[in-house]
Amino acid sequence: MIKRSDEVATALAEGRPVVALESTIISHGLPRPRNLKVAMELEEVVRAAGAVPATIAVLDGIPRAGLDKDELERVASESGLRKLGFRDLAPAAALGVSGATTVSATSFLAARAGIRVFATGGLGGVHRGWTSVQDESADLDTLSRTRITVVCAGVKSILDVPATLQRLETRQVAVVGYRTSEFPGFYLSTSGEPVDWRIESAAEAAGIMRAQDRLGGPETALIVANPVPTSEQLDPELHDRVLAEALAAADAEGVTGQAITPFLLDYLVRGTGGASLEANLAAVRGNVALAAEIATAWTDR
Ligand code: PSU
Ligand code: MN
Repeated sequence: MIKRSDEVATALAEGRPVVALESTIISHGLPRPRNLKVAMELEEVVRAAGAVPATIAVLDGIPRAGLDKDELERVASESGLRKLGFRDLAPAAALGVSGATTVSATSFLAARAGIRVFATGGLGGVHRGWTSVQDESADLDTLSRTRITVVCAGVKSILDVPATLQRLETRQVAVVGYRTSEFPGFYLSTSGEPVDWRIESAAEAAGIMRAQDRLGGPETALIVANPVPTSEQLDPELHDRVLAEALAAADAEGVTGQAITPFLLDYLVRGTGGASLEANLAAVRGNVALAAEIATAWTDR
């Protein structure tokens, strides 16, 4: 059901490190044409660290792990490409539809393909205003029942971060800070929220993954929260100001559901003169590099 590229299948069979990469960030999270360059660059970061990249997407109804250049190009530029969460996978497969996969769909497909480590930008979570409009990303549900390690720069700062952390606690998803005791703030190095566990190395992350497997119990994820370096973060004051504008604009325009995340991210890019894009990319690059290290520590057994 999942088509792995030859390179990914061989690496997994030989026990070599593989890193899953998400495609919604490429199709819906980043402006064109820069997004294709970024997609290729992220794969290069994985390779430079000695691991094999497996970008995940659904093309003509077929879920794929590991895309060639033409396939990556389709994800970056095909118009009308859908955004697929886990629940959209069966309809897309049955109806032969193409789409980019979110964290929930990517985590599921990666785990099914035998890939344990996955890198992205920021997770989805509980949206602000959830007391009146119920919007909680399906990312959280999938992570509560999928054995995957997700390296991210926290959750997107457009969300209600404390509420999201609370939900992760309720759903039993382990969260560790990589060289930090504070939960990162996606575009910002910190969200100001504490994180209960701190690790200093990729080897420690791999150790936690092994302990998860030995302990058994529900097949939950491990979130490794890796902050963007302070030198590359978005100016916090600019961030707060433009985010407030973005939230007000989404409200005024009645944007909801799947469209809200891309809308806010795009508003931030324009409202910060591209600075949020640079911070986003710095965060993703760092996450991809760390994921490759963790995948390597995981296979060094
Ligand atoms: N992080 C980014 N850019 C993105 C996303 C995350 O830096 O585009 C995407 C991910 O695919 C994530 C999704 O799973 O946004 C969450 O969307 P929603 O809130 O609709 O579940
Ligand atoms: Mn949503």
